[in-house]
Amino acid sequence: MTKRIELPQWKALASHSEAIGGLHLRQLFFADPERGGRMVAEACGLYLDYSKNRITAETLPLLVDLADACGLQQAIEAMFTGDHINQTEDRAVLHVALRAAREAVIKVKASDEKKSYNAVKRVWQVLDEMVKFANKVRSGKWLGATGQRIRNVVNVGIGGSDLGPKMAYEALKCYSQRDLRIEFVSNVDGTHMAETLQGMDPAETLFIICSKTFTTQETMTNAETARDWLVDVLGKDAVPKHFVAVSTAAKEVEAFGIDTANMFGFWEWVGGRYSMWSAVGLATMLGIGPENFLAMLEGGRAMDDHFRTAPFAQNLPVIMALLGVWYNNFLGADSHAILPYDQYLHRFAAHLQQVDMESNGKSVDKDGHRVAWQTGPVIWGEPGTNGQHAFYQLIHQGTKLIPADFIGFCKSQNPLGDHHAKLMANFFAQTEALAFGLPEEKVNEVFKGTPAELVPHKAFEGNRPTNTLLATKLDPYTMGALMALYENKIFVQGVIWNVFSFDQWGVQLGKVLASQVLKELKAEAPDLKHDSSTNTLIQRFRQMA
Ligand code: G6Q
Repeated sequence: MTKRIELPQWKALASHSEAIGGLHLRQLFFADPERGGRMVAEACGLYLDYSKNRITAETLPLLVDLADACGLQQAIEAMFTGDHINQTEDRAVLHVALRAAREAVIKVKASDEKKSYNAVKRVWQVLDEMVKFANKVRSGKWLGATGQRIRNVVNVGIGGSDLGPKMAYEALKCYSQRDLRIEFVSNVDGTHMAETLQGMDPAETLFIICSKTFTTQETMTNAETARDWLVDVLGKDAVPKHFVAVSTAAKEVEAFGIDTANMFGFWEWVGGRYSMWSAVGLATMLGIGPENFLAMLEGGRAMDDHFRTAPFAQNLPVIMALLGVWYNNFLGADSHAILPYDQYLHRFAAHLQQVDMESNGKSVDKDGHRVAWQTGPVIWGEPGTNGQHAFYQLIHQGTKLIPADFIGFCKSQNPLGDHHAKLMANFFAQTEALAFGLPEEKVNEVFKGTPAELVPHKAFEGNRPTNTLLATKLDPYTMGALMALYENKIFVQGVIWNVFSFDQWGVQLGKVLASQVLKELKAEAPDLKHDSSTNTLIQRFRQMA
């Protein structure tokens, strides 16, 4: 396979970056004053303005040429039709089936089944079970072992079995039934479980043990601690009324003592970090209610339809992915900031960090060769306006190029006084300032009376690129569309970088090493055979613990 950097389309972009890389956004807007109304795209209620990027009218077409040369359209079709595109694990990648319409048909051939089957049918069987269960718990029909109503739900899971459902629950919290408390425990640090259970009554608490494999050390340790906490007060027989499972591993679930009738399944073709739409979202559904959960799926589905059918130059995930490639591979950026101006999205960047970095943080291409180009960027971010009083300094005046996505909403879910106008004033002002800066000759117009020697410190270079995503309101449909937009963006970038986006071998080594060290921490007199640093640290820990 031709190496990406040898493609004529890649080379064309490299020369284009040399030709226009030195242009400032001030010059680009001066030469093309209407670009702010033209470099936009819209789908599923999301309005994308990408005019404040370091691009000319030629850049996107050149990027689209690259996408074509990399076979993007065929790759999209391969995913949507159940091809085993996760080749290192020989699996289909069908999180899109999780949000497909009930009547859709997507055939999949899974390794654990003899025949291919319709993935969507199975998805809806589980969704229907989840809805029934959620309604029972929310209405108070599902009672704990002592006949008390469930007031607390604790999701026990980690990574993909925690970040997505927690992010979605937090994002849509204003739709939740406030008398049902939803918590997420992930860390094997006992503090997480201990603090979460503070003041909770076991008789009113339901645990969802959420683990695809049901073998993950952190989750199983937390699950056992939760079971001990409950059994101590209510006895062993109470377990079935207070524990349900979300897993693909029925045997392991049964061995833990959970009735498999209360197990919500998913499938090998759902990657952990793409699973918030499946039964992994049970805690989210319990919080926000089935109707809102299904509306979130609908938003995801609408974005998938857009992604699959819209021409690349008007396709939101494709545009955002290609602009990311532009900065990452041609303008030397190595990180990308996600800056939502909505407090409900306070876990959005954390979730995207996993989805993006675990998917495209690879350095070997699909042929097993070391890549000669940059792959996934560092993803980070926090909600505005908080970030403005913290790390924005570096984005504005630091030496690094940091493309950023600003995400904002026209209507607040909590319209208090003029809070929302103030929030959004900051939102618009920031992208303007980042793009156009404050040249030295204008410093005194803004910061009156600035002495000459301080002018360089108070000037802003500008030319910091941003995308702006604007939607009416952060409702479940919009939330689904927004998340699917980013999932599909990540897919596109994986295709361009020619990496396998749906495996995660990078997390395996740590698991193996940790189990060896655990034995050494517990042993009477371990024979430590690590390097001198690790040996000394372990010895010190053993002396001090
Ligand atoms: C996600 C990863 C990883 C996984 C966790 C939890 O894509 O595979 O984050 O979700 O390790 O795994 P289990 O759900 O199997 O416990």
